[in-house]
Amino acid sequence: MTITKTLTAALLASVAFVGQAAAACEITLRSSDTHPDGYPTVEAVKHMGALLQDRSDGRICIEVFHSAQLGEERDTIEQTRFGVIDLNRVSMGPFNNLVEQTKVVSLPFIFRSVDHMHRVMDGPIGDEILAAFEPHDLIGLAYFDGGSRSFYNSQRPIESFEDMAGLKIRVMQSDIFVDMMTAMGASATPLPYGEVYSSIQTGVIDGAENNWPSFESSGHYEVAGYYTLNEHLIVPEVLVMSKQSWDGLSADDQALVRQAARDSVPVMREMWAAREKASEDQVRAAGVQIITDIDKTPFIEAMVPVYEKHVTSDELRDLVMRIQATE
Ligand code: GTR
Repeated sequence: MTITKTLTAALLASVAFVGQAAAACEITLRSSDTHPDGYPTVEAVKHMGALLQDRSDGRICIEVFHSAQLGEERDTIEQTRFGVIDLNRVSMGPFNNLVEQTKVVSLPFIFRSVDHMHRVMDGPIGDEILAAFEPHDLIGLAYFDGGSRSFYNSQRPIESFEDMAGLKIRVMQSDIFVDMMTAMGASATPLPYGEVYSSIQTGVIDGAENNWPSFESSGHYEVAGYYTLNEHLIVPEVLVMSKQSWDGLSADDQALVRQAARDSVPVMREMWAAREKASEDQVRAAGVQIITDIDKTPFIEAMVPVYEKHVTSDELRDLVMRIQATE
């Protein structure tokens, strides 16, 4: 009886608490992510929400809709531009055809390493690219990590550049990646992320390319047993806000949002490093064949026409040169 009473009291108290917490949020920002709960990008935006709620005395909250609940990346970008979604964590890739400057950081082999990418994106070049979102009704808030991306497929180990020939590989929906695959001798299939698993399983495509955490969390490793660490792309990820939602905030609240986003970055990087390791362990334990010994030179050399086709203005050429010159 006592136990029941205590439990009932605790239950009532927690319901009251939840009610209070919800009522206290004057502004709830809806945030989209294609990844599942627990993934570093999802957790980073939740962390940002906790900071924001705390610093605004409970007035501003974030609700993260993970697992593509609000749609696939390209559609959610449009919804964010129209103010239907407030915040969106997306790879730079799907922005390429909209925000020209994002093309530069999506070029294959543009970054020498993840550390190089951090040094570029944490500096003035990163700030310039964040600012380039605004004319497209988006506010660039912060960059997250996406590691480096490599090829996986269901057919055979890719051990050399020549092994790419004839493979049907899914790419993110951006012309750069289509041209990249063609220049590598494979056949590119641009598809939304959520369609990749079944497309490999049914043989519509042979494989795709991604980092360890995405390869693992999407389950793609269950249907694509060969992973070649050629690391052709290091594409930063970005957290953007709808300009409509942004304009609805006071200048003080805008500053709170921007700062909370920035403060989530080091936390994200720590979670990313841990998840990369855990995902690699899981994929290896599942018996996926990992090919590490691959000559990257022919892949790099094949990208010359891709750069020529996509780096078309003085602004983009200047960005490429400054990225390459960054130590
Ligand atoms: C992941 C990235 C996602 C999405 C996905 C894809 O690495 O975090 O935002 O772009 O790749 O390949 O579509």
